[in-house]
Amino acid sequence: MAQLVIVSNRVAIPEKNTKPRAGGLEVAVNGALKHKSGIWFGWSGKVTTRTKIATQKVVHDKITYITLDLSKEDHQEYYNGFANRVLWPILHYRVDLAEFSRRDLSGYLRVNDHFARELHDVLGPEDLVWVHDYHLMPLAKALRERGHKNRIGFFLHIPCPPPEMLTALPHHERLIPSLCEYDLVGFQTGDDAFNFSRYLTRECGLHSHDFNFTVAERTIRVDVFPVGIETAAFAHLAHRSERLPFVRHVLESLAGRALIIGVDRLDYSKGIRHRLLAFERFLQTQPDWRGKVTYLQIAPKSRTEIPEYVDLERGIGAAAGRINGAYGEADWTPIRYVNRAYSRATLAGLYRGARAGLVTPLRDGMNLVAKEYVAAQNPDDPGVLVLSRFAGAARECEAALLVNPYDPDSVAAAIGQALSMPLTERRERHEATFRVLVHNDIQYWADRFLSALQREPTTLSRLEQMPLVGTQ
Ligand code: ADQ
Repeated sequence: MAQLVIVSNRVAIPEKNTKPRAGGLEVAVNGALKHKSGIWFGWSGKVTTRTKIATQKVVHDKITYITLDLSKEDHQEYYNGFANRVLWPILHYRVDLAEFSRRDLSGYLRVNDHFARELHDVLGPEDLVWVHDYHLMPLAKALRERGHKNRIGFFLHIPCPPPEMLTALPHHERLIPSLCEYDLVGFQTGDDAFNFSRYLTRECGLHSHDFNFTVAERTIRVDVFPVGIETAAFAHLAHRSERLPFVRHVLESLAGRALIIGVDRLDYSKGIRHRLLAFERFLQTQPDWRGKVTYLQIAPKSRTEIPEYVDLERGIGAAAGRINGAYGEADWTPIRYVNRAYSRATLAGLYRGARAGLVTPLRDGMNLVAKEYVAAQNPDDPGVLVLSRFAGAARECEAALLVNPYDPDSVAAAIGQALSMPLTERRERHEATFRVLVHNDIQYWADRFLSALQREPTTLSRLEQMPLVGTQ
């Protein structure tokens, strides 16, 4: 029988007593798989010194999780190296941070080949394969080389920059066109899809008819699937979580001050340092708020083996310390900065208690925190989302206060506006965004992608597609 096979770099096996991890892809795929059965294939998260690496299989709630460990070398070259020091920065428009080496590129191709080899034993001829994210761009090619004719889709969770920037990727001509081995290539926003299509036209000489590209005998469809969250379930969770002892304790510790919250993996794309400086500008320019507001920045460390992340962590810690030193009082710390991951329930409760959510990435594929913050609000007395125009989420959250994260004055002004916004306006803005997020939720995202993948391209037309709300 045909089955759904999801492939991603990491696999989140549901285990008791595991610490919460911060990562949008896992949150999204977990949500999408909730009412489905199938296989989830990928790296276990473990690095091994063994030379013979066997896959492990765990079955849980109709999902078979198949994982493999990575060797030290693979982990260094494929994951830390090419994926996170080359593709991640370039796709986030940070060519200046890319550290390319040929050895890392061959490690990346080798691990993709290894994934394909292991998948070869698992795949049935009719199975539908859904590959996730930048770690696995050449996977379809490696599968096709082994004779697989399955329908294979790819979804990029992070941005796709314009061809002028993609071509700065050394050996881009080996890598980016290999995406044409997929039947469907999905992006978070229209801009990302457009950038990729422009690359195919400019660099590969391909032309599209309504975003269908014909390569040899095959047709590749390029389309937009903005990732969602479990909106209704998250709203319920937030409502219940208000009563959690830890959440109550945090809110009581504010002693009546308004809470501003920021929640991000510690990553340079998230703009945390720029945000701290904008908060400082807010305290400078709107001194009446001094002593009346607390900014809680939750930022669990990620990719700690990569030098850029170590520098980033140092810089953010130093900025928070300096601002607290300059503006704090014996009885008031303006910024609470913590490097911890919290459970989803705790996060939901904290979002709900915050008068403003600061989500100001310099560049982000989507940003689920923005959507979670909106879903968590009390509709009768909602907080206000301050959102970067460079997050994919800005397309659906037009009623948020949209800002340019590079402009500290505009972010500072938006913080002031959020904190003093009248209740009617807060309700209107929240209602408009919540409605969109309930419609475009995670289930809708997965269903739209999978039904587009299942259909032959000739049967797809713009009119047939399920409508998306608020993304035009
Ligand atoms: P990420 O870059 O990981 O995701 P994001 O979309 O914000 O970013 O998702 C982070 C997830 O981790 C959220 O669900 C959040 O609640 C959770 N999280 C963050 N900090 C946490 C903490 N301290 N404790 C516990 N959980 C925490 C990538 C792309 C995004 C895209 C997603 C999904 O970079 O642009 O939105 O994939 O496609």
